[in-house]
Amino acid sequence: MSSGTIFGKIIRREIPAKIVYEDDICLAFHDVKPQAPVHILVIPKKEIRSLAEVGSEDALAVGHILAKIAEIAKAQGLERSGYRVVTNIGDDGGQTVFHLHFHLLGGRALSWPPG
Ligand code: DGP
Repeated sequence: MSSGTIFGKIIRREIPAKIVYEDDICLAFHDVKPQAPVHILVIPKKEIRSLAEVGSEDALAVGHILAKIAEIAKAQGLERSGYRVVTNIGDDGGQTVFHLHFHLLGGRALSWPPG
């Protein structure tokens, strides 16, 4: 089941997105407000608010998503240069859309620590 968030609407094709990968478990699409030359969001189709709500029953899906992120990064030409995978949780984490998502960021050197 997909959520009542904007990402649920993208899963259900109620609003458009530049989709780069999809299977039964996850969907990957370009972030509408990119913070790097490559900024792709990878989300589970299952409604999960954030990583804080991932249960052991979701372990296979989350592992699958992480493996797909690595594949997508390779397809985007980021394998040699490196990249970052981030998931924001709650207010202090900077989460604005409450459907679990992983940011795949690359194409430039990213600073650390984050702001
Ligand atoms: P976060 O702050 O971690 O919850 O990240 C939410 C991201 O979602 C943010 O980088 C902007 C992106 N975003 C918000 N609305 C849309 C949308 O309608 N389409 C797309 N493609 N991305 C969106």
